[in-house]
Amino acid sequence: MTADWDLLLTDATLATFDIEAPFGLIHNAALACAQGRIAWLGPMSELPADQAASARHRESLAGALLTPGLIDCHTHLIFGGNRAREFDLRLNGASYEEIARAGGGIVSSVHATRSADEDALFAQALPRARALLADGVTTLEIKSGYGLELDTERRMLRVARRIGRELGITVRTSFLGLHALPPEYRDRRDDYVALVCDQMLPALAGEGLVDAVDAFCENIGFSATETRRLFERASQLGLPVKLHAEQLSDQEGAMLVAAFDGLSADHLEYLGERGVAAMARAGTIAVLLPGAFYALRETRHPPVGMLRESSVPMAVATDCNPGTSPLLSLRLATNMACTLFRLTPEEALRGVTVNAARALGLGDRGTLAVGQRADLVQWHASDPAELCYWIGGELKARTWLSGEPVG
Ligand code: DI6
Ligand code: FE
Repeated sequence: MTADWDLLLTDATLATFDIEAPFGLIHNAALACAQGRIAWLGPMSELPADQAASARHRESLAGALLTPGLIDCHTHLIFGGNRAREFDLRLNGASYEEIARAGGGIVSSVHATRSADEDALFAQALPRARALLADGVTTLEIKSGYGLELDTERRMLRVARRIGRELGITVRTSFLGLHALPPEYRDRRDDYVALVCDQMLPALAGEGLVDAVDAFCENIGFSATETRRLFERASQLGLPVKLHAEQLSDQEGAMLVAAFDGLSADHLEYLGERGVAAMARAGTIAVLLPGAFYALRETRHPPVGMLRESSVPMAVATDCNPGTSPLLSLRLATNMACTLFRLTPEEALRGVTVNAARALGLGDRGTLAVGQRADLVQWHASDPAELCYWIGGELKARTWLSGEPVG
């Protein structure tokens, strides 16, 4: 006996990202929810009359587009302060190195984060989360990595969970202890890596604060050898891994994360052929972050053609962070992915739905299909390409989380 329908949306244009059609589109369609899940979807002509008649709530969308809730699978949403002053200084001729020497750059975000208590971090991050939600996000990944000491990393991860509770959305956390070398460890790299691997990660994982483990594998971050040590510890703890890889140089980070069956390799401007092949074999998702490419005025593109040819699924995210991607719109990230990286609108939208879900290891969302969570967004649009085409504006009409309307 199937459950009664709680909600029936009719006369919709469904972008399912599930069936064989551009965007998985079904026109003149209906979608029903029961107990927070999608219970039925298909053409209006096939709607079972009895069940439709007994639906608790029925509404026509008058042709409007309905998509799965969008998923931002890579953010550093929680940090103290901001770096607008440095942005200004750079535009007035200061170099990144000068700013860093004067105590700016990522270290300034670390200081500001360390000196902010839990309520202050929460109060600063919440409007950023709300901005993402206003653009259709219903699942959000948030990284730590501006604490670089146990207490502040814990505080960041606790605030991430609190944002999820406050907004009723799913927040997935990633522990990014290997984001930067904290100033107090300047001459003791190995000690810091040991602290992260042997103390911070096990402690935070034990507190249930870590859903995945990430690192910044880069000349200015951590080496592949240091990253491997972290991943080995993550594997022992049964935690999935993902990696900031090949953003500024080729460190063979994508090969490393693929060797650990990683969920995703992110950035990838300097990704080479062998990295692509390793990702294809392991099923590691390529997360493209056009906001950082744009803000850094990078000129080297991620190898989208090779990723396509090797059938590596591509996701798109904001990378929202105070230094290299102060971007608060996932829809704008899809526009940038199209314009800067030449993704098609369908690829960009798969990148913030079905493939973003995979980048987080979530199998219950990202498509419109029976049994999936009823996280849904109705848009002031009928063609899905519009979501990537408009630059700014308010396109989101309504959101449902687990079948419940939230405005
Ligand atoms: N990649 C980046 O571009 C940022 N972090 C990372 O892993 C930089 C973060 C910052 O400057 O605050
Ligand atoms: Fe990042």
